[in-house]
Amino acid sequence: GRKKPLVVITRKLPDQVETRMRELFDARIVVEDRPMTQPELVAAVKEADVLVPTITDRIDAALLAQAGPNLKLIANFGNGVDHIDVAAAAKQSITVTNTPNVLTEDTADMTMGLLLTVPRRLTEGANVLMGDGKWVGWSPTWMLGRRIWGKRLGIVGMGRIGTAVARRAKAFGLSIHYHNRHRVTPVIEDELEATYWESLDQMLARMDIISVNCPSTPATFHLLSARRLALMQPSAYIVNTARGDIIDEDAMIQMLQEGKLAGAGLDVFEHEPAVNPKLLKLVGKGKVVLLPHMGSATIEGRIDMGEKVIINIRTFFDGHRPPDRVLPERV
Ligand code: 8YV
Repeated sequence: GRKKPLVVITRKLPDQVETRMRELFDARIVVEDRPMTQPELVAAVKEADVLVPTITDRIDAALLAQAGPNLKLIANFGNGVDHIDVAAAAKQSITVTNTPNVLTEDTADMTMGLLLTVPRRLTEGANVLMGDGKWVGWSPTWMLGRRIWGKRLGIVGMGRIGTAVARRAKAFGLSIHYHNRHRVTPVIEDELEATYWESLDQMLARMDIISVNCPSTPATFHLLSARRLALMQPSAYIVNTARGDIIDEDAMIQMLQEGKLAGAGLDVFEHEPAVNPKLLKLVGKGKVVLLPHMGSATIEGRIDMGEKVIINIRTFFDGHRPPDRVLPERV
């Protein structure tokens, strides 16, 4: 038969995904569970037919300039492609694919988890009782959080994940508001009883909870800027399971410190894996709940993502357009 494509996979994947990749491809899979070093990445793009990177690899124009003649496909293991210079890849006729849909519901679940955890003080309560052993008994005025139902949720980015968050939040009794480049279809708007805000500024000023669910692109960098954050009510909360750099993190931290925002639930950070120490200090003050980028971290989700990567690679080498191609003009 045909020669199997040389597929370099930059991170350890679940065993069953690795096994399937080895059956189908000439798969080079790392053994150690750590991000690739720059020299390892350079070696990978020089020899591979296909690179399977993750969010921990920076696939920029400088790296792509060193790519060998065989590199034809970057099949990202993940949905967001902000770590890949898709335009530079296109210029070199390298196709980029991602893994949409399969992590939508898991990420929406994690968003709801943070949305409930911060106002209802779940981690604080759990830590006081289990960690510090400080529970002396029930009191009518102790560990009071803020009610969720009846509040206004403003979703920034009403794509697949934003819509999945809206469905859940509606069932929890929140009213749904959203800002997006385009208005969603009337059918979805009716289903969610959602209010569209063309002006992000106006929406921010009126919401009790803001959930960030848009991709990180040059257009969304610091979309929640210091000026915009200042429009929010001091009783409002922010939840972010998208990308850290969509929010001006320094400005948000300052507002949390000064009591100009009630709290934040964050799964992503502007300079991750580094987390601003000022943010860590706010954990102790009950202002923030921080998670280490776990939004899509389910075993089922990771297997589905692996399956998507495999389908994209196989379709590409069968000579067809892979289902999850990322077009440079859409990034
Ligand atoms: C992954 C994600 O953790 O898919 C995304 O955009 O943020 C997460 O699902 C990571 O990106 C995998 O590369």
